[in-house]
Parts: sequence; C-alpha cells; structure tokens
Amino acid sequence: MTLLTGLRSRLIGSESHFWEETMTKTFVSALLAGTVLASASFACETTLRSSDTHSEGYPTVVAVQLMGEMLEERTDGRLCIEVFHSAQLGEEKDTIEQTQFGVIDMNRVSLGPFNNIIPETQVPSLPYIFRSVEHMNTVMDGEIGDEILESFSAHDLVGLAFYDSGARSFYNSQKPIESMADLAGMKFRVQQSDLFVDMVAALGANATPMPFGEVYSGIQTGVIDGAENNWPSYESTGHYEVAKYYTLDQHLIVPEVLVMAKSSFEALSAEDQAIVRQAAKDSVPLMRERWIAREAASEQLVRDAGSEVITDIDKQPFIDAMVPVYEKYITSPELIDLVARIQAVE
Ligand code: BDP
Repeated sequence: MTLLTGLRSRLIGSESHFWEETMTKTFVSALLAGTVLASASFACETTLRSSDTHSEGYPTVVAVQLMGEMLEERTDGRLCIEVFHSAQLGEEKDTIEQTQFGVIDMNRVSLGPFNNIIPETQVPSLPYIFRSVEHMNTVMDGEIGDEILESFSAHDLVGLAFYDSGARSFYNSQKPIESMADLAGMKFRVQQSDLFVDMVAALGANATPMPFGEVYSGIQTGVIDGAENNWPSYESTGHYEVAKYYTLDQHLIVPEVLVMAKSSFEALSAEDQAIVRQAAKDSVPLMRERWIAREAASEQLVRDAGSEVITDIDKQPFIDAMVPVYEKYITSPELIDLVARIQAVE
C-alpha cells in the first residue's frame, strides 16, 4: 500500500459511505490545492515523540524525520515519528533521563552525555580512539557497534543506530591555538561527561561541563573562552560569531546514537519492533549523505564569515597526553578488550 492510499484508507476506515465520499473529496481537493499536510502524522495510530537538540534541517533531525516516513509507510500508518527539534523537550542530559523513564519515546543524542551512565559508551568517546572518520564508521557499522548498541538495554533504552558526527576540534574567542602549549589555562566548555572534563585537564586547560544551549552566551560573556565541536555544530549554533579561532586538532570522533525508550519499544508488536529497527538502520546512509554535504557547507560558511582555521597541528603531543585518561576510564577487562578490538580494526 502506498503512503497516499494508506492514508486514505486510514482516514476513511470503515465509516459510512457518506463519510468516505466526503473525506475522499476533501483529501483530493486538498491534494489539488497543494495543501495536504506535510506530515500525515495526525492520522497515525501511534506517534513516537523524538527529541533532538539540533534545529530543523540539521542532518540528524532530517534523518529521524525520514525514518518516520519509512515507518508510516511500512506499518500502514500504525507508527509515525514527530521530531521535537531545537531542544524543545530539553537539553540532552535531561532528555536522556526522560527517555529512560519513557516520557520521551525516542532520542537522537551524542554518545558523550551517556558516558557517566553507560560505561561501554566511553570507549568510542575516547580521544583519538579512531584514526579517522572512516575507521569510526567501519567499527560502528559492524559487530562492535551492535555490541555497544546492545549495552543500552541494561539502562531502560534500546539502541537503534549510530549516526555520523565528524570530528570535534577546539575553538575559542581569544587567540589562534597552534600547539598543545597554547591551551594552557584556557577555559573550555565540554559536554556533560567526566571523561571530557579529564580530557581537557590532561591537555592543560580547564573544562566546564555545560548544556549545549548555554555555550553561545557563555563565550559571549567570557564565562568560557571557547568550546569544541564539529563544523556543522560550530556553524549552526552561531558559535563561530563569538569564537573565531578554530584549531583542527580533531581530538574526538564521537558517534551520535538514536535510542528508544524500552517501555515504548516493548509496547510494540514483534513485527513493528523489527520495522523500527530496520527503518533506523535504513536512515543511516540517508543521514550520512546529508552529513557529508553539511560538513562542507558549514566549513565554507564559517571560513567566509571570517573564522581563522588553524590546520597545521602536530597531533602527537595531544595523543600522548591522553594516556592517563585511558588509564583512568578503561579499567575493566571488558573495556580494555573493547579498546584493543577497536584499535585492531583496519
Ligand atoms: C553536537 C552533537 C549534539 C551534542 C552537541 C554538544 O550533535 O548531540 O549535544 O554536539 O556538544 O555535535 O552538546
């Protein structure tokens, strides 16, 4: 059944012939007038509420919306997704808790804010664990990625898929950072993760964990000197307007994850659970295409706007400085083994 015939049959259901005719006419005139609602979710039996900190049009937001279209089509309208973008449901740390409680059905989040809750998420969040974005994709698309997704289930969540997030680098309002020594004593915002606080300390700087939505004013008012993120987030938040020095040290390649509340997932039939899992996986290549295009566009935009990008960075001192961070967080045999297996992936 196509999306439109599916929608029509849901609209008319088994009601009277009069109702059928009226609704069909209304629907057809709406179609002709071009006023059919952009989302047919009003007609869905169940609309899953999904949170995202990013604004409309950001690749993660679009990916979950596209997943919603697949779900609607594949379940004949039993399931839809409504994405509450722009942190409408709250900042990531809080929305994670709400998802664990089942107040929010789905959440697209960075792995960073899971670090203090789910030890396995610390491993792909380690600085310089991945040699490149390609290495990260190979690992997270494969068995190791599935194993990490599985680790969410002990925390009232179902891990559905990983999305791309490129590499994160430091930016600041004060000066071009050309070496690790230049970071000394500076104040940087990090995601709410102890691992990232220690990462910044190991580099000789001070970390302030802070919600994403407070970073712009934090830099503007001088509470922090800067933050760290990928090109699209540096651009979409406008942080480049208040912190023009971007140093391409690429210390983190942290994947994003799409999770579902265990209670919302378990409320579905086995058939619909399988459809949800598959639609999430199918949204990954669609996200990746948009991500690659957005990274290039964002980099261009901030360069054109006057950001000074420092590219000639010797990463080795940064990598060496991370040894104590690995030692502090990677203590159990399971996590030590996970690190070794990730590093062994070609
Ligand atoms: C962005 C992630 C987003 C994080 C944000 C942050 O996409 O999920 O919340 O960074 O730094 O890159 O908080």
